[in-house]
Amino acid sequence: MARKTPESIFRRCEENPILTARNWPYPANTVFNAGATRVNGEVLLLVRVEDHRGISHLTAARSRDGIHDWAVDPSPTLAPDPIHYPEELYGIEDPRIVWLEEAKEWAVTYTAYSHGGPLIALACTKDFKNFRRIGSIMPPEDKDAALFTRKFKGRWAMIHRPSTAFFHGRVHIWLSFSPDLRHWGDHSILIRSREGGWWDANKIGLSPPPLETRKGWLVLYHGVRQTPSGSIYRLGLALLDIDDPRRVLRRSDEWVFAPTESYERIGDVSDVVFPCGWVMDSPSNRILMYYGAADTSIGVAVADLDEMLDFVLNCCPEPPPEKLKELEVRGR
Ligand code: BMA
Repeated sequence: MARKTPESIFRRCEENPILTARNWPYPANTVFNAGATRVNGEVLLLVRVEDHRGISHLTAARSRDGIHDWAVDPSPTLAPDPIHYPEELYGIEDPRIVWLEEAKEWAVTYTAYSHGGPLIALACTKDFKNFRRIGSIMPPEDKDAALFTRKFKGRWAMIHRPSTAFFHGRVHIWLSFSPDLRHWGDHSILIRSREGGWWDANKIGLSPPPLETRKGWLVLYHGVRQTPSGSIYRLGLALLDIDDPRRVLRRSDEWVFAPTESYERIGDVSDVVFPCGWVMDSPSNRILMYYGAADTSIGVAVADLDEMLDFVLNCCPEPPPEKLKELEVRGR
């Protein structure tokens, strides 16, 4: 198979942006950064909706083909509940959805914007109507979290992105484990942000949940390049070992998706592509990747899974965990 150039792996849908605030059944400033899954043969997006106070909630939109004819819930599907969950004071944002086969329900990790900053919260649902909140599971500042669909040696695993202002402004992607989805530990760095001029220097984070494939867990992550005129959010790929997700097998040097279209380059926050969900279309072996465009609307881009795997398998191997440990000890 002819190898793809990195930026031709994802093809934008001609109908983009597929959802904007104009499609909403009630007043909204922007709709973006949606989690995605399949429910009863439909694609369900759990969309971040920012209201005219600047506070976000989540609303479900459903479509048969994942591109057209979206049926949007008439009111917020999951609204912040700061009375019972004070961490949701300033809204809830950027959901990632994962089907937990063992628990027979979906787990939704999202950013709760608390008085102390953004943190990771978790809610479970069997129908996207009723949600059982587990509440905050990681303290501030933490964002960009998603569970793996299954346990590893009896423990759940979660990718997330804690931030601290003290570490030279650099933040990395972390991995943690839990026996019960509520208590998390065994934290370690999974993917490091690079340094200097790289597209993914200093600040990276998970985008959609890791996708189980025959070659390993496929990870799409964002890198944030700071420039004198603002940040540019771009996307890269990595591959984790299927049995031990602490092992990063591959990582792309070049980005595979970047803001180029006017609806990605101009909006409330310009030059942002920010996917929180992707779904497989099994008959065609294609992935539909849903992304927030410029924090204003939602776009979809399509990729062939084999082409993605072929690309990522030809990327450089990441240093093994022992080597990373050594770099850490040497302060690199
Ligand atoms: C990140 C998150 C996203 C947002 C992005 C660009 O830190 O807060 O919700 O899309 O910034 O503004």
